[in-house]
Amino acid sequence: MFDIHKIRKDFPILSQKIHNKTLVYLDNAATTQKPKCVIDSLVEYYSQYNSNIHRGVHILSQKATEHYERTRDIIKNFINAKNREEIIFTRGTTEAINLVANSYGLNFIKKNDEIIISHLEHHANIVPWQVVCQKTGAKLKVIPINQDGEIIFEEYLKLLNDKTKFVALSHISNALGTVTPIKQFIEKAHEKNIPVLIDAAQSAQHLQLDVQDLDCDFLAVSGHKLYAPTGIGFLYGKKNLLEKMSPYQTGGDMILSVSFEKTIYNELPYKFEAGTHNIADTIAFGTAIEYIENIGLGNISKYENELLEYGTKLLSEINGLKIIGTAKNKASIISFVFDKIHPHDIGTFLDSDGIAVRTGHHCAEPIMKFFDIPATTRASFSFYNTKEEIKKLAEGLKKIVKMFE
Ligand code: C6P
Repeated sequence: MFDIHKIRKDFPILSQKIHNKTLVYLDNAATTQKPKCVIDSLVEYYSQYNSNIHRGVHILSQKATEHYERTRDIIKNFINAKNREEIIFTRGTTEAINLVANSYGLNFIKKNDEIIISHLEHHANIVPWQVVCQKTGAKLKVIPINQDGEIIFEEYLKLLNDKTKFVALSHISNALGTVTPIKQFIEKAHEKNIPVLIDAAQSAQHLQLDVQDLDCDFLAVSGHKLYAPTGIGFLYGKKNLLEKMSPYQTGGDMILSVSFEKTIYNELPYKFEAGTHNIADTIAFGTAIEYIENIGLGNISKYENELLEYGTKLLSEINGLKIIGTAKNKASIISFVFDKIHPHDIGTFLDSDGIAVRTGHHCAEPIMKFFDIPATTRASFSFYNTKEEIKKLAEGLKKIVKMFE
């Protein structure tokens, strides 16, 4: 499908030794590693054309502006948005959701209205809506999940009613890997003219997203999970909605004119990009997407599914290991628990073997509560991982099981 050995060479960090063992990085749902071209793009910006954007007439500023705006076009094409003005740069998914909660939620949601989320959400798609409810008197409604960790569609239909004014759902659960068939959820909300936000923090790196086909109203993405630097992400929003929303933050760059009496806001997308933005990381974000597109998300999904299948089989064979999250459609994330070994111990012992996984509640405490567990160990795979690495994970786990016996 693609040359994995060649791909691994693109990621300098992967050849590193941890505790004298070659790093096995299986914490990709937390953040992905960066290819050399992305790192080079940062170095190039700072060493050749570091400058503020949208402001200077000098050549450096023009070049920085050009590259910054180029990323907007790359993202527009990446998610098949209709207009480049629909792409707003944010620090990541969290800021993108907060932007919508503040600029849409606080302006258009009123007392006794209802906001629907699901039991599968990351805290970033729970807390902002709780705050909207506290401030407006609206009510938060939560779609239940089943024992496989799937959102129950029929329960969603029961919750949708004339009071529903917003739906916010994650596409892929970071804690379990469940892929939710969001298109059918969006269709049902739209039958009642309810806008839908999709938290795509865990999906943009695994699946080809097409916002026109999905017809979502908002989509939130983090660059750092998409092979780009931290501190950069974006919000996609339909132009007609973004136009009627007020700015999230105010200050420089988001204005057309200011006097002490009155300020006229800038047009989209700048209305939502107050202050000097994260220029270097935005430019490197564009490089990361080009890198991904070069490999092809179709190839990436196919290969990652193979890793998921292989990993699920190997881990299921381990004595006492229970996989949490057994949805029919999953992304390359495996969360698991042992009856008698705490996830933090698992994580620490695996680290001594050079294997990086995440342990904890994964900022999804309601999911842990549903399964009546405090935490899980989570292994999450990227296209640069190999079956040999997953085998090392399984062997490491068997060693730990033996030790605890
Ligand atoms: N999940 C994880 O290890 P930020 O922090 O803004 O880039 O992304 C927040 C976020 C929102 N939604 C989902 C579904 C996510 O998975 C995350 C981040 C990381 O699972 C860190 S907790």
